[in-house]
Amino acid sequence: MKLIVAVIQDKDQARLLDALTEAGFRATKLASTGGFLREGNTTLLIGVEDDRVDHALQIIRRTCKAREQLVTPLSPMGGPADAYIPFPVEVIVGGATVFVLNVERFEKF
Ligand code: 2BA
Repeated sequence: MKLIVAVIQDKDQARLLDALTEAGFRATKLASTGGFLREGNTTLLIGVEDDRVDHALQIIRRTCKAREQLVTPLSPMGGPADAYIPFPVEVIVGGATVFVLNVERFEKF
């Protein structure tokens, strides 16, 4: 068994959960925050049998879109704040950031 940990954008979570449920996967949704943007995103925990991992990844790939986002970086640590002129930069936020972990043991009581 594997545990898929997928960090996705909030905008994609409803579509992804619908598609996963429809295909017979089970998932847990966690509210998370990206370390860089400090904005809300969604982390899904999806426990799957080994032979279904690729199918789950296919659904994630199909459902989650990369988007451009404008970010104004925080002032640099230790630098003179008055000399810092913040200007927005564009970053491309996933798709999905996906980790596939081996599950040593799975129990359900
Ligand atoms: P954030 O950390 O808020 O990052 C959002 C986007 O900002 C990233 O998109 C990337 O395009 C950019 N970014 C992140 N760190 C950067 C840096 N040090 N310098 C320049 N640009 C940077 P994604 O790569 O698609 O990541 C989306 C979200 O997935 C991340 O949100 C974070 O919550 C999670 N994530 C990405 N890589 C991860 C990792 N190795 N471990 C844990 N979580 C990760």
